[in-house]
Amino acid sequence: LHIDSAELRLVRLPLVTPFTISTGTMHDKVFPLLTLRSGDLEGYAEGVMDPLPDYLDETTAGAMSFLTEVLLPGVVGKAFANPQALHATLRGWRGNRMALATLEMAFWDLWAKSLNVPLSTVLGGQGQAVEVGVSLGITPVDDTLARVESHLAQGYRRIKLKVKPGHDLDLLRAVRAAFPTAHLTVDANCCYTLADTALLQRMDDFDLDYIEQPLAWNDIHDHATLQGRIRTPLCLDESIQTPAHARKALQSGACRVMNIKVGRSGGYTDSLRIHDLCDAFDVPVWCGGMLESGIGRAHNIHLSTLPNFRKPGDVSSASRYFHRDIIEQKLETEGGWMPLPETGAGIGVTLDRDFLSHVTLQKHEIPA
Ligand code: OSB
Ligand code: MG
Repeated sequence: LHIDSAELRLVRLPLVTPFTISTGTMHDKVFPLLTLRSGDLEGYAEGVMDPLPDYLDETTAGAMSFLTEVLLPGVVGKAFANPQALHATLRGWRGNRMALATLEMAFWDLWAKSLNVPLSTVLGGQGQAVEVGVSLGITPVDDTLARVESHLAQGYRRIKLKVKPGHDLDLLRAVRAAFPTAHLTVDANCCYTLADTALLQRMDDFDLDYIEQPLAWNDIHDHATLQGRIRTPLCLDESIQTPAHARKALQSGACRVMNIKVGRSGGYTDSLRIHDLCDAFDVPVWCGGMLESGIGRAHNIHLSTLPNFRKPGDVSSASRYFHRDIIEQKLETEGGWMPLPETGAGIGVTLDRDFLSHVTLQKHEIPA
């Protein structure tokens, strides 16, 4: 499959409401949007890095530069038999897993379209809808209680509460008292250390499905120590950027659940390996989200059809985040399920080009 040309945009979408996690507050979503072209076909993907290195160490500016100056000139004008062939040419680069994923994911979409099958099919997935949970940002406890209630009423299968020091045990006490049987989880986004072990042990009282990424983004070892000291399963997010990270976490018992974000993990080839490694260790996975637009959200839905995605993913309705999306289709949950986009090949969604032109901050063409 020959890559004729590429277009890389930088896009900004305002968020419906600010989203606060332990590391800060997001007011809008800024992301690279990549189009790869082959004949009449186009493959799409978005990058999940943030403007500042506050989730992982990649930045939007760094990724835009690496993509426009190095990665895209290196593939435009060349042919790759399949995504594995492209992946093999990217293996030498250190880090930059989100930038690499952007390119690799757009090629998978293009490749599935060239075969005229849905992306979920070439990935090996099954089914027409995936189970969905919701991630609730940090707000005052009363407001959070109201949002838990309304999202349970909408059918979301799991409620994830963002926590930070000083906004953790009291929040859990209030939410668990009001919703005794709900599937609850917390996501700390790395805000604790092993010095907080006593506090984290008290979370065992709230019957959480798991605690997501309590400790440092680059410290699998400390998570293994913590998992040995608490009953609640740990789930790693930030720490899993490669299949080797997944293997080490599984071998050392650093988690009993794993969150896979294809945009964080170098793309599908490596996400499939992480998925299979977890399966071999009987560790369930679920699909994480990064407040993606419809392009990244559609990718996440296809990934979530793989068999070891045994827990509800963060693929909630796009309308929770954006008044208007950059795709023509609506990605909305129905009773706790997100249906696969229906339009056929690849990710199955199409760009709303008129709106896209209004939210584009930069546009780069990479000709052959
Ligand atoms: O840790 O999963 C995370 C959003 C931004 C950065 C990190 C995370 C999140 C979420 C949102 O939890 C999930 C979603 O897209 O709904
Ligand atoms: Mg997380």
